[in-house]
Amino acid sequence: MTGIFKRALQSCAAVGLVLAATGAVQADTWRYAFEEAMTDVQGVYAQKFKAEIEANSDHEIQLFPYGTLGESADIMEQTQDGILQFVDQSPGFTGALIPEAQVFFVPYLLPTDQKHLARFYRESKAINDMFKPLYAEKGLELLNMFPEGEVAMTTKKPVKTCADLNEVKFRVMTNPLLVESYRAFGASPTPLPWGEVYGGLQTNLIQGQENPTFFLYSTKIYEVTDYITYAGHNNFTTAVMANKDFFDGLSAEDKDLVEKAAAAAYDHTVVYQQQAAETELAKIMEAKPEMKVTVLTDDERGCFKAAAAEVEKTFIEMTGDSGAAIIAQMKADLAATAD
Ligand code: 6CS
Repeated sequence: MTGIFKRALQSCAAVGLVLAATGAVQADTWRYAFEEAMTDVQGVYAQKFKAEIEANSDHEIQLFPYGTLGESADIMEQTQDGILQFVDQSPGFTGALIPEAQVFFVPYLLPTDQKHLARFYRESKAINDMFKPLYAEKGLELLNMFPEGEVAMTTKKPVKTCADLNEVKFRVMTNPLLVESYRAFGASPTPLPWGEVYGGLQTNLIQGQENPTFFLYSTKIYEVTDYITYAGHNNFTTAVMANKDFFDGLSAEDKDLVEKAAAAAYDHTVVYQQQAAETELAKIMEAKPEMKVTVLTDDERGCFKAAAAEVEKTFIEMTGDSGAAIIAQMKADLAATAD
C-alpha cells in the first residue's frame, strides 16, 4: 500500500477514535478487508455482514476484496494497526502469528461433511471460547470461524499415493505446520502468498497447490494444472475478526449489532457454500473438459492418513499444553456435533 493511502486511512481511524471517546452517537464508516473476490465465499460473508450492519444502523461498511489492499499478511497488519476495523484472514496465514491456529492443518481432524462442519464452528467451545483469548493477545476480536469447503490438490501429474508427490514443489499457505504436513505427505512444500500461485504454476516454479473447489474455478487455477485430487484430508477454515481496541470501544448497542451481523453472515454463508463445490466443479469441467478429477479410495488415502499422526505430534511439539488442550477440545466438539 502506498504511504499516502496508508496515512489517509490512519487519519480517518484517528478521527473515529476521537469521536468514539466523546461518546457522540454517529454514523461511522468501518473498513473490512478479506482475502478473496467479492463473489467468493469470504465475499459472500462480507456482503451479508455489510447488509446487516447497514440495515440495522446508520453505519456504513466499506469492503476491500483481495488485491485492493495487498496480500493476507498486509490486511492483517492494517487491522492490527487500526487502519481497518474488520478482516477475514484464514488460519493458513494466521498460524504464523498464533501457533495454535495451525490446528486446522492436522490432516483428517475435520470431517468433509459440510452440515456437520456448519454445526461444529457454530457450537465449538474450542473455537468460540478457547481461541478468543489467543486472538485477543494479538489485538484481535475473533467474531467467527467458518468453513469454505473440502480442499483438493491440483497438480500437473496424477496423484494416487504420497509417492506421486515426491519432488513435487507444492505451494502451501505460510504456516509451519502446513509445511510439515506436505513434507509428511512426501512433497517439497513451498510456502507462498496467494498472489504468486498462478504465475508459479505457469512457470513451473511450483507443480501443485491445494484449495477448495470454488476457488479453483474463480481464480482459474484449473488453467495451469491438469489433475484435481480429493483425499479428504482437510476443509478450508477461515476467520473474521475485528481490531480489538475498536471493538472494545464500541457501545453495547454497536457490539450487539456487530455480533448479530456476524451470526447472520455465518448462517447465510454456510448454506451458500454447501453447494459451491458441486456447482463450481461443473463449471471447471465445462471450461476444461480434459481436466482429470479423482476421489481417492480409502486404500489410496492410507499414506495420507498415516502422515496425519506425525503432523498431530508436531503440532503438540510446536504449541505445548495450550495446543494439546485445543485439539482435545476440538475432538470433543466434533463428536458432540456429529449426526
Ligand atoms: O490459498 C490461499 O492463499 C487462499 N485460499 C482461499 C480459499 N482463500 C484465501 C487464501 O488466500
